[in-house]
Amino acid sequence: MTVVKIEGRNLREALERAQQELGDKAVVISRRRVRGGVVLAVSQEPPRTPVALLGMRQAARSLLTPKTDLLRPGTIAIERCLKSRGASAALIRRICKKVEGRQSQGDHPLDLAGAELAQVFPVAKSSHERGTTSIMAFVGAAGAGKTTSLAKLAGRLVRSGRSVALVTLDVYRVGAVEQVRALGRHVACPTHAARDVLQLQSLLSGPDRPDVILLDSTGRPDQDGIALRKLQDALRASGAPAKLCVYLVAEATMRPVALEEEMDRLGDLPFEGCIVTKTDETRRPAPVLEYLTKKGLGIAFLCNGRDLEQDFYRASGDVFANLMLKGKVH
Ligand SMILES: Nc1nc2c(ncn2[C@@H]2O[C@H](COP(=O)(O)OP(=O)(O)OP(=O)(O)O)[C@@H](O)[C@H]2O)c(=O)[nH]1
Ligand SMILES: [Mg+2]
Repeated sequence: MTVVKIEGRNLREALERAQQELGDKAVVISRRRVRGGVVLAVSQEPPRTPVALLGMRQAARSLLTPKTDLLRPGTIAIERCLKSRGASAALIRRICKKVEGRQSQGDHPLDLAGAELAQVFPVAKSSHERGTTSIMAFVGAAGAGKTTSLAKLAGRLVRSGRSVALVTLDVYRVGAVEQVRALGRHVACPTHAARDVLQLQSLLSGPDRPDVILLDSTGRPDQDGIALRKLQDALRASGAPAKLCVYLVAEATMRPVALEEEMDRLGDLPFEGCIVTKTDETRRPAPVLEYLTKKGLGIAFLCNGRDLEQDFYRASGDVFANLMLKGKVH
């Protein structure tokens, strides 16, 4: 005996519909109030045996139990997990809604949440143009990890056969140039110190023009902003075959208000994306990731420690899903 679901704006309307659709002998096995009305589980005829009644009740229960109730356990775990990463209420709602909507397809809630998280955070696209030198300038707060990240990227590019030069504008602070030179040696990348950003132009002329210039800044946002705007203007004026791409280096441990201030002080720059560092130092990376996403900054790389070879990851949906659900990038 089949049990069917009948809906109405109120009980009277639902009963009338049940009678119209199933006839005078129809019996209501179960009913439930829902938002906007009532739903009935109705059988065409009364059950003939107690066993038939049990079967009908079971069918009614599965018909009338809202899907969200069945799915709650999965989303509760996800909600808790995202909260512990510092995710906003809006992000948690978005992920849980998506999981609830698709869980009936049989996928595990964590897989569904991971797939959705992979969509949430944008990945910065590489904008290297053949025949042009990409000047990748890293800016960010003092101690954010600019120099370390540049050395990691330099190593990766050198290993892939690209010609790279590591240039620092941080020439006055004691030990800054030595740090860049030591890191450059470690990753087999030539290094230069530039007192003025315009000295870079000498690297752009001649047959040994590198594919990529990695430009380290001083960690003083106002000055770095001015220097990079000067470089941008000079490149435009000279028509040099080079493109300036600025990347914001943001610690995963940072508060978004501090990042906001940082960006204000840097001013208008050709931002291409950002690097998120020190993901190993926090279990709450969501505020920074969400802030960068809100600002429309794609993430290019993530740094998960101090090791120059190991702790450097190209951003991807999987990396974001791992970070948000497992609290680590891999
Ligand atoms: N745990 C951890 N430490 C990091 C990471 N990246 C950099 N560091 C450390 O953070 C400290 C600062 O790194 P730097 O690369 O010198 O930072 P910076 O932004 O160049 O600093 P300034 O030049 O002073 O503005 C160093 O001790 C690095 O070893 C990371 O991903 N995880
Ligand atoms: Mg530095």
